[in-house]
Amino acid sequence: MIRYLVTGGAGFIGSNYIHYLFDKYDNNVHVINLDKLTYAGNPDNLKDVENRPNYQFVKGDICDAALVDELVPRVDIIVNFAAESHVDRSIGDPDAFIKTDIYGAFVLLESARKHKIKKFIQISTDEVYGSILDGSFKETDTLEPSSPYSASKAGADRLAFSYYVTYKTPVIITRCSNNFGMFQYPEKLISLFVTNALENKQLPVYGDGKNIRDWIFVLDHCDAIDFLITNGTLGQVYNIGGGNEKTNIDITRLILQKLDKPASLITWVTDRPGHDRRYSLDTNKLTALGWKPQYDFDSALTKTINWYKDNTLWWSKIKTGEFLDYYKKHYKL
Ligand code: NAD
Ligand code: TDX
Repeated sequence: MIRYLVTGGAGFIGSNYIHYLFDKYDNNVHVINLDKLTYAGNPDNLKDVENRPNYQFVKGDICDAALVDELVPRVDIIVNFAAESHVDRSIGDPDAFIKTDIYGAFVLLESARKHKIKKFIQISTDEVYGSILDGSFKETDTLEPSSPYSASKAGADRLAFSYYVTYKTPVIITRCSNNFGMFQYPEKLISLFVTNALENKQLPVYGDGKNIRDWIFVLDHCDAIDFLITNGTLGQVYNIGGGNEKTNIDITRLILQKLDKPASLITWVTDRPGHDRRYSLDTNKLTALGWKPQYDFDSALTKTINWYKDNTLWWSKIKTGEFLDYYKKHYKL
């Protein structure tokens, strides 16, 4: 029985990862989910697992060393998803990014060191490299993060590495490209545009719409993390990518086409300050170990769109602002 501490498990990728673990390992895993329930944390994401005997939800902050020290001795593996994750919010208000993404990671690493954790997975991001116009980033390339979000993630990424080098804390660092799928807070490109289109609202495309991201279906990301827990080498960094580089405007048009909505919903808006032009990952280090994504982009996008169509209540509660009141009352928080 492997015991996991999943931080940020009520968010988009973390909740998909918890579903992934129960789908794959059923009762052979135990999961503690430590989540602060910021605006992005949503207990609705885990309704179907909340009564499992091998699942425990703890509402709390990864910056709370006393709480973290209580939980860490009860687990074998920490998977740290907890973060402020939205670039636009980091431009407006970086404070929480520095606290959670850097200091929170430090608190977890300290506890992992003290309690001799068996494995610590730091979920980093492709954004730590910055933008690349030609070619693709390898794990050994220089980090040139360009937003307060990516800079804070780079800080945690390198701090995790330093714990491996200095204290032999058994760290693995993953740098994944842009995720899409179920339970993504409707502020990111795909989740926002799909839900706006369903409501016949405008889709705000930044700048000229030609920025490029590499997209991966969230369950492929979860699978790669699981694969690396078994097959990754301690102290190493692994890029995880979907191999689906697309411009934002191409994605926007595809979403409208799949939903049979008019191009007139596209609205061109002022560019994001410091907007990275292109992300691209060289994933040979991971694929050489025998892992590859299972989902092709087009069918995973259709699956994702269908999920948002079928789960209108999930996102309309968030978008109407009733969400906070709802979950405070519903979950007695
Ligand atoms: P998200 O914003 O949907 O979820 C973040 C979760 O962390 C939320 O549940 C939130 O309540 C929780 N959280 C925030 N601050 C916390 C704190 N101080 N203590 C405890 N919990 C806290 O984010 P996501 O998109 O699921 O991303 C998860 C992780 O994956 C992040 O570390 C992010 O940097 C990384 N990542 C995301 C992507 C992507 O495309 N979304 C790609 C690569 C890497
Ligand atoms: O309204 C929008 N209009 C628009 O044109 C939004 C929200 C985004 N965009 C553009 C900006 C980016 O070029 O779409 C692209 C994707 O934007 P986001 O969904 O905000 O993602 P990105 O900034 O690329 O960062 C994401 O991928 C890496 C996640 O939010 C990060 O958490 C992850 O580390």
